[in-house]
Amino acid sequence: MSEEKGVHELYAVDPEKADELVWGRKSDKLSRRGFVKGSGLAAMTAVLGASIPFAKYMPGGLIPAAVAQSNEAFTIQGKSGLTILNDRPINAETPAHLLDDAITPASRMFVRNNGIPPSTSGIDPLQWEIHIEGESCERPQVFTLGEIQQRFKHHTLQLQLECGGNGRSEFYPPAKGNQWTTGAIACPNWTGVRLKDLLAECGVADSAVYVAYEAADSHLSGDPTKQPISRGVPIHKALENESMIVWAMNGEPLPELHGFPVRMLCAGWPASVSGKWLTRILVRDRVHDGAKMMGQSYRVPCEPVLPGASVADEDMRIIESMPVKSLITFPKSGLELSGDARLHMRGHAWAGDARVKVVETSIDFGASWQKAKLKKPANRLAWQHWAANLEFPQLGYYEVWARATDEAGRSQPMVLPEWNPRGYLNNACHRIAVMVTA
Ligand SMILES: Nc1nc2c(c(=O)[nH]1)N[C@H]1C(S)=C(S)[C@@H](COP(=O)(O)O)O[C@H]1N2
Ligand SMILES: [Mo]
Repeated sequence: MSEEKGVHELYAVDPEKADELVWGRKSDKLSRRGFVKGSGLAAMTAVLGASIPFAKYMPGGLIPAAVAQSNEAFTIQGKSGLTILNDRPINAETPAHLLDDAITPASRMFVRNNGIPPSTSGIDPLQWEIHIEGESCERPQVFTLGEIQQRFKHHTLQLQLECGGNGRSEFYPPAKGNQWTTGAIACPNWTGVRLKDLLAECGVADSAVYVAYEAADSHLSGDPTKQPISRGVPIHKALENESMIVWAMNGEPLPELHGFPVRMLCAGWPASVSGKWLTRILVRDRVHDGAKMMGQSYRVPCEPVLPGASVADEDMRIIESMPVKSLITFPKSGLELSGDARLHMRGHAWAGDARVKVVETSIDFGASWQKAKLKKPANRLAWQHWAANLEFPQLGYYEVWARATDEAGRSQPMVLPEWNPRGYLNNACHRIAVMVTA
């Protein structure tokens, strides 16, 4: 069911970017003609299965004919098996069965870009500047990432990041935006410093209400006065122990697509508050009014509305904690069990700012539920692993459903939660198909 974009489509839109993604090669800005070299050449050689004697004349932006003539699907460098929803900006999600790892590897982490990422390859990450300022910042300062790494205590935490629009594709009437199914969730390890340590150094005035980010990516229109996204969180969320600015993911520098060299991370909330390519932190004396904070973005109706209704901006509220949710990561949907009607299954569950209290599974469309084994999170705001052993009473087609409940007693809806204009917060039960045969 993967809808990967053909290599042609990508090149048609942005040949330079395509080159970078497909081959990891960079066009030479000075001569305005890129040539294949270095790691790009190595990648290309590996794919073609032969050396390229005249590589030094091979122009950037050219699809090697050997690849162009095959129906080879386009894949994003450093990723494997992701479903591409969009190529400009790049957006890709991870099929549920590829999220089986306890700690999400970079190769399996979804990508959500609202604009065009900055070109950061070859920069010195230690010299990257982060400005801390805003109406309620008492001592505005500029730090390099190197200074931040030297001066503040490092922390490593496993933290979940889920796009507010994850699950959007199931809403009806449909909502505009990336048609995420279940794969815009990840839970890697992150290393960085606490936002509260940084902010303490710069002085947070009593008037502080919100902490927001600005970033180095550019608006899709190319207009330099516009930002693709600049969001934030209330001061209480920014000052939590788990709110960080991070430069490493699973012990490696952040991948470019995930915000290299540094990003913000406020887990458990829509991932749009976790700004990539961080350049500025604003301590605001009001609710932040940056790009995608206002209007209908990342907002849901204050009161339930009929599907398809239009809702005035003033009747919408900003999404805060994400709702309770779970995923079946093993087995992959469509499994055929033959000769043995038993199944071991597993997955993860998470609940925004809250803890998951119980995960249950059902093989009878929710008529009855069995409790699964549930582990504690590695730390606050990390997803929790669950596992269950199921037995099917007779041959036939089954659906296995999983449902999590948080410590406040809130659980996942079986079919769909409340409809909302932009299709956020779909935490419906995940289900997989299992066929039991003789
Ligand atoms: N600078 C910047 N930060 C950003 C975005 C962006 O487009 N630009 N997208 C946001 C959204 S909507 C999501 S869901 C997450 C996705 O993070 P990822 O691409 O590392 O998975 O980044 C957030 N941070
Ligand atoms: Mo998002």
